[in-house]
Amino acid sequence: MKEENEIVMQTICSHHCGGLCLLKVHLKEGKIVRIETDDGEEPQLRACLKGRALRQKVYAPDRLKYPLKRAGKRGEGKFVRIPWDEAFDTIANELRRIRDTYGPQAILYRGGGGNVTLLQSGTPMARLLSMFGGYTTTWGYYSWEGATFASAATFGTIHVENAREDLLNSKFIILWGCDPATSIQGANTMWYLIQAKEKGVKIVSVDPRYSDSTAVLADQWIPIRPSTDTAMLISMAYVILHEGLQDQKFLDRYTIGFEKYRDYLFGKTDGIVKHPLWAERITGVSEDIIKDLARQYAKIKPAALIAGIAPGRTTIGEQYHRAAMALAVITGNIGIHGGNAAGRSLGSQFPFNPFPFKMGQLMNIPPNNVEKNYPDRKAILKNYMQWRSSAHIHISKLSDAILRGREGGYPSDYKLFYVVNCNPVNQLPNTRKWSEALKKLEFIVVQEQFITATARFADIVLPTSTFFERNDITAGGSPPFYGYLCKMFDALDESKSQLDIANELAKRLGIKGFNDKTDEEWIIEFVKGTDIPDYQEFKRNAIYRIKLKEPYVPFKKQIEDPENNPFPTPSGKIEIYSEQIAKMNIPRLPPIPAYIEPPEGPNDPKVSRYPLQLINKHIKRRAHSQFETIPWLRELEPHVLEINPVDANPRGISSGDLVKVFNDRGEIIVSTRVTERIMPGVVCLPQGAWFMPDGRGIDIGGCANTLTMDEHSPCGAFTSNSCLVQVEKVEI
Ligand SMILES: Nc1nc2c(c(=O)[nH]1)N[C@H]1C(S)=C(S)[C@@H](COP(=O)(O)OP(=O)(O)OC[C@H]3O[C@@H](n4cnc5c(=O)[nH]c(N)nc54)[C@H](O)[C@@H]3O)O[C@H]1N2
Ligand SMILES: Nc1nc2c(c(=O)[nH]1)N[C@H]1C(S)=C(S)[C@@H](COP(=O)(O)OP(=O)(O)OC[C@H]3O[C@@H](n4cnc5c(=O)[nH]c(N)nc54)[C@H](O)[C@@H]3O)O[C@H]1N2
Ligand SMILES: [Mo]
Repeated sequence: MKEENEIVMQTICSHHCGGLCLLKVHLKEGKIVRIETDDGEEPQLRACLKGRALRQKVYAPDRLKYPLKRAGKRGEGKFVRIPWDEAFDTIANELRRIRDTYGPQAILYRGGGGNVTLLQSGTPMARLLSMFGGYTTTWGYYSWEGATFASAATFGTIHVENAREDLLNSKFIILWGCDPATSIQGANTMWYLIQAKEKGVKIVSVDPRYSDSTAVLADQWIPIRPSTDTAMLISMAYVILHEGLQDQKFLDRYTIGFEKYRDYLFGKTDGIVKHPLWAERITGVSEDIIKDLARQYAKIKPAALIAGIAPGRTTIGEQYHRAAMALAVITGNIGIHGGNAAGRSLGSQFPFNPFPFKMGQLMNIPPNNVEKNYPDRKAILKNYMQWRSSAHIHISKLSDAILRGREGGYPSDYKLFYVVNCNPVNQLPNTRKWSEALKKLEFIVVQEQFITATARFADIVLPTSTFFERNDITAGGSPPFYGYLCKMFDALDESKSQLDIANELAKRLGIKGFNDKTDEEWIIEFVKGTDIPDYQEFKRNAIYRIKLKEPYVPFKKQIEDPENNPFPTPSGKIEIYSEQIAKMNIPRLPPIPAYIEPPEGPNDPKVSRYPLQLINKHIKRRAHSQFETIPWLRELEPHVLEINPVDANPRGISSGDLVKVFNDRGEIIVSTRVTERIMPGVVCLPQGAWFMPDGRGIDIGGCANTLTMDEHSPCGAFTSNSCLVQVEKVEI
């Protein structure tokens, strides 16, 4: 419904929340007055409450209005307003000074995913810094590096997931560490799951929490100790083989290394039979439940094991994913409708999907000279060559690299940090270390919309526009579509787009040939290279859907005609045993899926001091640290620590009490909810709350990363869900 004097324009919400939804924006005299969403063709891309509350974000009183220069000590958050010219001149001079004094590798750049688009993201600055001589950047997806590595090792590709609508072809669905009702992964994942449930498909949820998805969808909830999922999956494989329920023809025809895995399961390699009783002691899931789930998964076909990515963000994350894939392989649920390879799951956002996108030309990033000067990293798999150079620093080690540089074994000393479109102090582990590290740098620039935990440390903060104030393009995978984010009004106050900022800096740095197009001209160029028939119509609708003949199923060709279609692995088969991994010779990274005691899991000796396992899930009202200060969304749900009565009662904790949550890395104070929706021994604090140290260094904002470790798993997985803590009531 449109009121008088209103116009309605469409766009795609580009926050990094797994969605990419259609917005119908009501504008009156160039101002947003209301936001509605998709009510058209199915499957709709319906915005969540965050998308609909965007008006409060765009016009937020704390949104940055003009460039700022640091006025107090680093991290103190005191700034004064400066003109753009002064900001640009200062940044250009510092970039030049650091490059000429220390070399380009001393410039650290992180262009993140706060805004998930192809043009006005980290791209313009990455191009600029490459043309300026190069820079150091990071490796490792925080979301799913474990899943990515395991998928590439096992199947030779990271595109291993059946399309979402194919869930309707499944007869049995396991949601393993996966809560799409809350942690959105494709706008319509829940829509398909609900339809599957209505059809009578049995759904089981394996999760330490009785999540909203579990409540709505599951016939059975299996609580499991975080970080131990690998043991249960391995034991399910044992049950299936022990009872002869495996798809032996499938194994013989399409896989290598099965015998080695069988030997491991039956204790021939390490003397331990992977019987469900062994797994029960590790996981807390009873022998009977493990056997029952294994039998059902092996017998009901086709079955989709949706191996969520949260259990992969643990200290043995890749083993969980390798073990899940092995289970899907043993039961022959690969390359068929209704099955699922249990690999990198529910990844809907471009470019993390295999759909037939044709790419037009966009501003490209030339090769980075700094990378060329270093040998390859050790953990590089065929067909997965991303972040190949050893010049890259793992995201979890970034603060450590800044602090210790060459002396700490890193490739360089780092002097300047340029941050675009992300909030590393808040979103990367061990915030206390970040606070120390950033004080050491010579110069920090942050391009932001708000004074985040990271922006507080900046020497210069540049105000950035939102996607309503510039033109941009994106693409999503569920269903596959291109999205147009058109400019609806001029950038508010003095904010500028990513492209405009980079253009101005390029001029001052004398970089020739940096850019000759406006944002819209780039999009026109892009659209020319795609199948989109009508540019103006695309711009008006904000969406162009790619039609597929049937739901996408990876590996169909390989299964139907293996002679002519080998898997893209070195052996041409599914690799349960991976020679590539064996050759890497990395400690705690075995060539078959195996259970290894996870650091900061339930059996770590540290439990004597820190007896509770902390997990940090994603939350409805935020996209990571974004939307935290929006009043409508704060009303939606409080930021609390969930704790079971079994753990709360002896500590004298009731719902609503303030507690301190701590370990050697830090301490937070937060409110609690005592609930049986989380299993005993586990507490959950949603990630993304704003780090707010008080005078004593205690984080009263309740940021999960004040507690998490700045380490990664052997292959490079983020470890935020392996974190031991103690909880005590705060007496006031
Ligand atoms: N609303 C909202 N949605 C989002 C995001 C957001 O910020 N807000 N972020 C998006 C992004 S970038 C990402 S990467 C995804 C993340 O998506 P996920 O990783 O799937 O989301 P989480 O909420 O972290 O965790 C999902 C479930 O896993 C459970 N879990 C945690 N640890 C373990 C474990 O060790 N074992 C088992 N079995 N279960 C475990 C949690 O209890 C939770 O119910 O979400 C996307 N969607
Ligand atoms: N403990 C713990 N930590 C986690 C996770 C976890 O589960 N537990 N999850 C991890 C995951 S999966 C992810 S993906 C990361 C996300 O990590 P980040 O990408 O760092 O998270 P955001 O909070 O979205 O930060 C994006 C920032 O970009 C800003 N921004 C938005 N739009 C624009 C724009 O157009 N231009 C510019 N210049 N800035 C913009 C926003 O204001 C925001 O401050 O967090 C990770 N951190
Ligand atoms: Mo993520």
